[in-house]
Amino acid sequence: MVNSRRSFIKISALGASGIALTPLAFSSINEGALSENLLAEGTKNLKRTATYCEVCFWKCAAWAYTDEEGNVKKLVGNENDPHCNGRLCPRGTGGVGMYNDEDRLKTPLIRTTVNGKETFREASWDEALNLIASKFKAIKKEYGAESLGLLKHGCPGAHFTHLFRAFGSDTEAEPAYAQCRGPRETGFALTFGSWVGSPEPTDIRDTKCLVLIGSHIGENMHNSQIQEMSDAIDNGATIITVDPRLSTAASKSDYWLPIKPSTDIALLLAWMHVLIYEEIYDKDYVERYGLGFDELKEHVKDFTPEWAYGITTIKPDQIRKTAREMAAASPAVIIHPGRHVVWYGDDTQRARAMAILNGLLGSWGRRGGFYFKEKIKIPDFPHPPYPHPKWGWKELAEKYPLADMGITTELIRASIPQKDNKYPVKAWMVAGTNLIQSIPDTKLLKEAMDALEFMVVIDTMPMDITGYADVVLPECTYLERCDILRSATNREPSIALRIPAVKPKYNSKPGWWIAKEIGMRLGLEKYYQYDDLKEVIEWQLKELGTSLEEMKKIGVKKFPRKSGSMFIEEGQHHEFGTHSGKIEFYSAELEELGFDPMPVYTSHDHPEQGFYRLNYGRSPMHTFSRTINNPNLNDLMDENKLWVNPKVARIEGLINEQEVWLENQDGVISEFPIKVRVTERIRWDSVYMYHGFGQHNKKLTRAYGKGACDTQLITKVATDPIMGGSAMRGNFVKFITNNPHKDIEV
Ligand SMILES: Nc1nc2c(c(=O)[nH]1)N[C@H]1C(S)=C(S)[C@@H](COP(=O)(O)OP(=O)(O)OC[C@H]3O[C@@H](n4cnc5c(=O)[nH]c(N)nc54)[C@H](O)[C@@H]3O)O[C@H]1N2
Ligand SMILES: Nc1nc2c(c(=O)[nH]1)N[C@H]1C(S)=C(S)[C@@H](COP(=O)(O)OP(=O)(O)OC[C@H]3O[C@@H](n4cnc5c(=O)[nH]c(N)nc54)[C@H](O)[C@@H]3O)O[C@H]1N2
Ligand code: SF4
Ligand SMILES: [Mo]
Repeated sequence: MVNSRRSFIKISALGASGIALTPLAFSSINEGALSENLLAEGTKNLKRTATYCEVCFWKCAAWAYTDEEGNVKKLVGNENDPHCNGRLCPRGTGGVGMYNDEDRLKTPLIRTTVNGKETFREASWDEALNLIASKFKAIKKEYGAESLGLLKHGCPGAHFTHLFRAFGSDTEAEPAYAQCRGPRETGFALTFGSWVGSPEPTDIRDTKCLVLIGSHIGENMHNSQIQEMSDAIDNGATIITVDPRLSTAASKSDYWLPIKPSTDIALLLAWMHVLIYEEIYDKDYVERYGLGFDELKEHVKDFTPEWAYGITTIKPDQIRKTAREMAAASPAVIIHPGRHVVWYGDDTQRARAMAILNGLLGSWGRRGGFYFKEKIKIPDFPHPPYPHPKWGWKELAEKYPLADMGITTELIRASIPQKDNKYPVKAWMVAGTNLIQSIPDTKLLKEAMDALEFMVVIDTMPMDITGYADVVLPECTYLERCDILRSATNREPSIALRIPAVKPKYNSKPGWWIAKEIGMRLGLEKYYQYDDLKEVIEWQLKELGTSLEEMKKIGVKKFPRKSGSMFIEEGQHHEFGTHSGKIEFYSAELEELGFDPMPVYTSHDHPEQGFYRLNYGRSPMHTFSRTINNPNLNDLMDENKLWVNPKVARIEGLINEQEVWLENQDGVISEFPIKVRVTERIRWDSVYMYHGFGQHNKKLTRAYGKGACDTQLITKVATDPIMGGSAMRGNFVKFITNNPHKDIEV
């Protein structure tokens, strides 16, 4: 089925055959424990099943309580889980809404044309899977398996990665790298020889000073991280937040530095200057483990707080005071690496600056700073070795020498036919990622999808991305399925089990089953020597010295550390994972590749008269676009608002709750209006909105058209030259007060 125009299909065109939540509050997770205790009363006749949450990627282990009729009555955090300590966040508690959502994808769909109009028709699993297998075979025959690209996020990813590898492709990428945390991984790896990874190995519970740079823990609801931050605040830790917006974290801080957007590197350099020239850095640590300190000292000589003031608008005495606070807490201090760090294009260098500061403060490998993380390797269920693809994600990312994972935007570019394309991508499988909302530069994305010969989307919901598929496959939700064992890096290794708490609703199927069924049709039986994923898990658990029986009872199992102490002992020799074995203040590796060996401040564009910088971030009640239609969570927040400074509101004549449309610097106008929220919490040069809203598919009955979509307005993207990240914060918008779409039929 070659589509000359892959127009978006609103799935609605088809004929298709009570949880108590705590309010938005920093302490809501802690309060959650209380309500769970009260609810525990009612669990006597309920069955409990081990799972881990799929509402976000912290993957908290939980118990799903079900009644005899198979209704999910509630979800409770697993007490023994280091990711949640027995307490789910409000989103996790509302995860049951994913299962109950009546808008879910219900059966496989195949694109078809009726009376010249593209639409979907319902199909059996057999028909849909056979079609996919025949398309995959044909593409492999004509172009090679490498031409099949996998775009993924979350748990389904693992099953489809195995399928792709077995078939001969590692052409893969996920927005959780190049649109998320890529730069910090490269920046910290260059400095300390180790990725930050998820969960971040920050010893927040024992810190004396936590510095958050545009990392808004509190709205960014990563569970145990917030719990630890609450504890740190109770224990009197100093919190320093650098954010142009008074975030929830900023409101809990001792110091809020409302920085001029895009100038953070100047502040970081000035902090280095103060630490070094006031001689308050950790001298012994730097001497013992550091490399290139003298070069760094010379480099930051002129980067005084007075110099930074002119750039950042942060007063020199604030810069000095906060640097001294960090030094006083050293080494129990954390300059948090952040997570969504693709901002202005020099993001790896900003991450390097943050890593270097941690190095000067002696916090890597120290109590109250960063611990040495450990995880347990889950043994591979026996299968033949994977074939070696001729090219894959690495070749697609070859322009970016320090990319550690596939780059979505490169995979997307390679899908647009052009002369001399060495690595042509012809078909996509999209599993658990809503690219329409997560990839900036929608035009490029649509051009690529338009050119594809075939596209499959595996999702639980009729999200925007499904409308572009040739085949849509309904995966059942995490509560209805078995998945791979969760193994994550932590203070001590642990594993968590997910087995079905309830039967799949409608005609939906687990990801592992879908992958296996496609695999069997592709002749990959040898990679699927089992009938049920449970057999694989049983085998793995036995290898790990436990059993399915035991795991069903406990849900989470911890293992003793094997890699030694979590922290460097006083005066101990320690080899870092960098080329030199030292903490690299000066990076010869970057220099050899033609990049600045030490971070440099460069100026970025600022909004012109009448325009404001488009700032965006997490809603505490939602995860990206994936939860907006969730009945439980939509109840808590059903639209986003546009934060506007009172001064701006006055100049522009805007009032609270007024609906506006936004037009960006490239003339793109938001499809849906957004209501104004006048607040001092945002600087006068920016506006702010929560990400994930403004969805386009009418089949999402609660989410459709509610609020504005930030992604649509992010058409200008700066690419990080070191690792290929898509920087999204250089877009500017102006207000439109009269409906610009009035005369257009939607
Ligand atoms: N404009 C803008 N873009 C961004 C960001 C931003 O803040 N603004 N943030 C960036 C960041 S930090 C990240 S990590 C990425 C995230 O980007 P995505 O991974 O694309 O994020 P989600 O919106 O969670 O999309 C997940 C998709 O998976 C589906 N899904 C949920 N559960 C399941 C399941 O169990 N099985 C299957 N098969 N599908 C499921 C959902 O319905 C949804 O369609 O986006 C990045 N892009
Ligand atoms: N509730 C909830 N929690 C989540 C998620 C979710 O979807 N929902 N997603 C998770 C994921 S995958 C990620 S990556 C993280 C992301 O969480 P964070 O890494 O905390 O990132 P953002 O949500 O993008 O928030 C960015 C903050 O940066 C500020 N900012 C904007 N421009 C600048 C600037 O120039 N300088 C400085 N210093 N600050 C600036 C914004 O005002 C905002 O407060 O959240 C995770 N946690
Ligand atoms: S932080 Fe919340 S949404 Fe994320 S996995 Fe944990 S409980 Fe689920
Ligand atoms: Mo992310």
